[in-house]
Amino acid sequence: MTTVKACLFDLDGVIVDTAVYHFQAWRRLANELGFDFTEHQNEQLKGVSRMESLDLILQWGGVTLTDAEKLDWANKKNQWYLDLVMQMTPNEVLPGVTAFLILLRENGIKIALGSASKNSKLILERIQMLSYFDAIIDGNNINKSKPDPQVFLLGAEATGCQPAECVVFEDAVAGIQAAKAGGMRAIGVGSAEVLTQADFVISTFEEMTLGRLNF
Ligand code: B16
Ligand code: MG
Repeated sequence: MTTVKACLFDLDGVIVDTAVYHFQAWRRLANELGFDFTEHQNEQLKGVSRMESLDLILQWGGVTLTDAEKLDWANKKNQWYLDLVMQMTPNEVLPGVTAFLILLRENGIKIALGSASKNSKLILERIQMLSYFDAIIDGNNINKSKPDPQVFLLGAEATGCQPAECVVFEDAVAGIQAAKAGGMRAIGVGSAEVLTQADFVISTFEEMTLGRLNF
């Protein structure tokens, strides 16, 4: 087994739980358009890009908009979302994440972000995690969504590592599929019943050790 030289992290659901803020902002959009959707439906939006999320939500509400109107609503949603993001604090970093990133740094393992979000740098700044990352690949750098491996292949390249030397941490099924499609190992963060294609699944980073990385 090739030694791991880089760890690639998804953002929402792995480093921090911004899904609750996305839900609030998308729900406001739906309500203003005259319908509602559930937290259960919101699960389907995890890891999905902004415009693809909007298309799904409009489909749920049976609402048709022009491309210009869609862009306008997506911008409104993003502003509402950012209002919530601006109130985030470092206390919101998920359990065990900071200690694990420090451990990786101490052992010379590269750290990269691989997120669909166009707001990732702002979020990392708010939670004071920006300095841990050697590379950030996010919604601003990609034109193909997970399960396409693009975001992680660019992450591997940015750290100067081969895909086989990388481990991806992901909370979304499409993210695990993206890692696998890119020839990388994939550790799920969340439920083993959902993330069935992951090599293994952790509930939180408190379960991670260096030994578990080189499996
Ligand atoms: P933005 P991830 C994803 O983040 C979120 O899970 C998803 O709900 C969101 O729509 C997407 O980012 C785009 O975010 O509107 O900020 O560009 O899980 O890929 O880190
Ligand atoms: Mg995610």
